[in-house]
Amino acid sequence: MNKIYITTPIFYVNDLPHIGHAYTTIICDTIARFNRLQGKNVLFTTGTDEHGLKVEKAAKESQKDPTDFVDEVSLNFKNLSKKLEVKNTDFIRTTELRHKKSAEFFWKKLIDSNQIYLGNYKGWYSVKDESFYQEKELIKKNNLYETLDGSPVEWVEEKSYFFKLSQWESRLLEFYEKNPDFIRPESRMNEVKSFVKSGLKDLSVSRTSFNWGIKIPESPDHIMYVWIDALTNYLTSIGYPKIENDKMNFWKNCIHVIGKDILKFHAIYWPAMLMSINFPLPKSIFAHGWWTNEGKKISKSLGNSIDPNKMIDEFGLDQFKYFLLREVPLGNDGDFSEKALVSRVNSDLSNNLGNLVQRVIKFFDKNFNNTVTHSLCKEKNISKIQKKGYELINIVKKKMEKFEISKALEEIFFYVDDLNKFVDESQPWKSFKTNPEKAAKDLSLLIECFRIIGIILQPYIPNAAKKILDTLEVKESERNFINLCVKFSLRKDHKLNEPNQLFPRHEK
Ligand code: ME8
Repeated sequence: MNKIYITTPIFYVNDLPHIGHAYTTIICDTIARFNRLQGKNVLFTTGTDEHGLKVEKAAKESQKDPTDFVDEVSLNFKNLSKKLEVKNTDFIRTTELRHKKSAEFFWKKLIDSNQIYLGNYKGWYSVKDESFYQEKELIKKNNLYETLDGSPVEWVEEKSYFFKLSQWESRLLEFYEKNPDFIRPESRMNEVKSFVKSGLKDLSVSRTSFNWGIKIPESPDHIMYVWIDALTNYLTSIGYPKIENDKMNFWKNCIHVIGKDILKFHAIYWPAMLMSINFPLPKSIFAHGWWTNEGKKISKSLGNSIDPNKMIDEFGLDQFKYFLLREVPLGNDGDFSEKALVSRVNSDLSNNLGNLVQRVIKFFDKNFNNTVTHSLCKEKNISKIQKKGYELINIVKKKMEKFEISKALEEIFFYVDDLNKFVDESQPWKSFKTNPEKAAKDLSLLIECFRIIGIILQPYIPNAAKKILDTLEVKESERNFINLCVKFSLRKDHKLNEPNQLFPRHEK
């Protein structure tokens, strides 16, 4: 399918963005870029979740009117996207009129499908998670109940509308069986299945004890449960309720990338609601793992949040992104430390990649006037290392299809290792004195391999990749994956630009 739609969760505007928000956004941006380079049409949305008790409380604590408060905090998230240089096609805010209309329509559909009834909610609620909990999901500490993740819960008794979630157990399980890739990684699918098998209760979907949210059209004393409001954002962004055919094709190939904390909402509530209004389901949900800070959970109370803006200013955007994408297999938890970042960046980016490219091009510049001396475009005669370079994209594609971003990067850097080995063995600086023809050929070959590396690295470290491709004077129109073949190889007399330093070493 030529169309693909990628979404981040929309983030609560109760606090400043931190590394976790940056992480999900970077993953989505990388997947979006990767798909664009394959010639696909990509929609990529991110945004902010601005209603609910948690946000209302945060506004009160700041002594601000909620409307002003959400405008201010949402801007921090928008600015983070800018700082991360992500190429999102939409930034959605749930306080926008287009979203209000969409959420109201979605609600009406649930009513029309006879999925909603009025009742009384009596039970536990966590404002931190904006989630209802059954007692069996909680633990008791110092005589107080809390969630397994340590979120406090409060007892709530109020009039509420309910969604008939309990009716969807068997249809959800059937759907998961038929679509084993719907929830990834596999371990998360198993987790969801056992949650559903343990029994679903009807879901309270409106609140009456506060005001900050979308009012239920027919009962304005009820505020739509923030998760119904929030999940609908994925549809708002593609024009719901008036989705054009073209946009529907994006929807059918939609990937929700989320953190493992919000799996239940996306993998159980959302599909059940979509099924109940007879709306197609997204293609898949990928739940990634959790970052801790030097072994500790990142939390407001510990004050140990990691500011992505600061990390980017200190270490560089590509470096920060590379670390997050490479350090931890997608799906696993990761522990952030500046020491680990510096060591990863110095060894992979500065030493292995940066030094290699700079060393070779500098030498080439000095001795060959930065002009390719050999065309390496005869399919039959191309060397093993050049062939391996063209084949690399197929290996990387397979990893990316399975969301193995870290492994994809590992494969690319195995190839960088191969190039370093080639330099060590061929020693062009030495052979230049005894056999300049061979040195020139080896260097031309290396430069063609840098073209390959530059193109393949674009989704992950776009700025460094651009620097490589600019130095090699590769045409803008020839930087796609389709150009990773001998037909587009650099030819004799192609002139390069002056080399630029790619990655300074960090001494911290
Ligand atoms: O849950 N490690 O918003 P939220 C990795 N508004 N990822 C992390 C993280 C960490 N330590 N902390 C946060 C919400 N994240 C709802 C979503 S969607 C319809 C509504 C990331 O601001 C991760 O993607 O609490 C997680 O799922 C998300 O931020 C939660 O953001």
